[in-house]
Amino acid sequence: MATVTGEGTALRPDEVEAFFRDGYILVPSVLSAGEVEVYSRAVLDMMPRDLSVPGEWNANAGRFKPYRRGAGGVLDDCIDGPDLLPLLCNERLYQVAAQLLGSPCLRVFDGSVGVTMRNMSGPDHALSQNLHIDCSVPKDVDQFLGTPEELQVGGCYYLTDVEPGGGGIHVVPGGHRRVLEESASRPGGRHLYDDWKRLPPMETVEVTGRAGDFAVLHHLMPHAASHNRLPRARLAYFVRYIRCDHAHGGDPKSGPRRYNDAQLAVMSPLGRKLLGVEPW
Ligand SMILES: O=C(O)CCC(=O)C(=O)O
Ligand SMILES: [Fe+2]
Repeated sequence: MATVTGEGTALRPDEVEAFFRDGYILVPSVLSAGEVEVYSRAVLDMMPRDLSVPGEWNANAGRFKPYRRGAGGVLDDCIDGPDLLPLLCNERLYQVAAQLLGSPCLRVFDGSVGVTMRNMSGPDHALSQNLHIDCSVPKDVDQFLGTPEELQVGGCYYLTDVEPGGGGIHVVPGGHRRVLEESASRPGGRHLYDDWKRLPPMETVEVTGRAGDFAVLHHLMPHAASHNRLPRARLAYFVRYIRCDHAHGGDPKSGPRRYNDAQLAVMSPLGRKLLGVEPW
């Protein structure tokens, strides 16, 4: 797996090549140790002290998706608080995304949290989700275009060290190319495997990393969460980028939203553009 080196710089040509060849790269140290401390605490503070899990939370195989309010909505985790919002406005991650997407004019979205606690059930290396893709291509589109305007790049910050077996996201090296090829070989290829939400088993690798790293995935990359076999909970925060001139008119989740004063106060000028508060 290629890792990205060079503090404060975007990717080298070979790193960009690795992303398009393998479908993913790990960008190390996007966050400082101090930032990791602040954001990991903010995530832990979302977990109820009495460990009662709200009904609207996603809770599967030791993996929890906490929401402060509502269920399933983008940015729900920070609707009434600004704690995690700066993670959507990170300058370095934006530079990486802009280089991969080939445009400086981007939208950012997602902003959800994943907490994976130790879970010893199932066979070794068990995935805790179906292999799937999370693409910004509407379901009424019958074929992927495979163009930069259709691309979405995104993935997760690790807010804890993720060692082997520690609940790292699993990916299929080169799998994004296999998805595109198989889809293109059949009419209505975008709809295969339940719109690519239930892929057949494929050989995967676990993306391990350190707290503060970001795993960037191509949007056609088959991936899945995995069981965490280790004592330390895996804390992750998900971020995705698309171009403003997105081939399908954007992702419904990337549209401009209303933000409260506390949220607006923590948005950098870059963040205001990425989040659609101000035009590019
Ligand atoms: O938590 C993970 O490692 C991956 C989660 C994921 O892919 C999803 O929820 O769509
Ligand atoms: Fe996913």
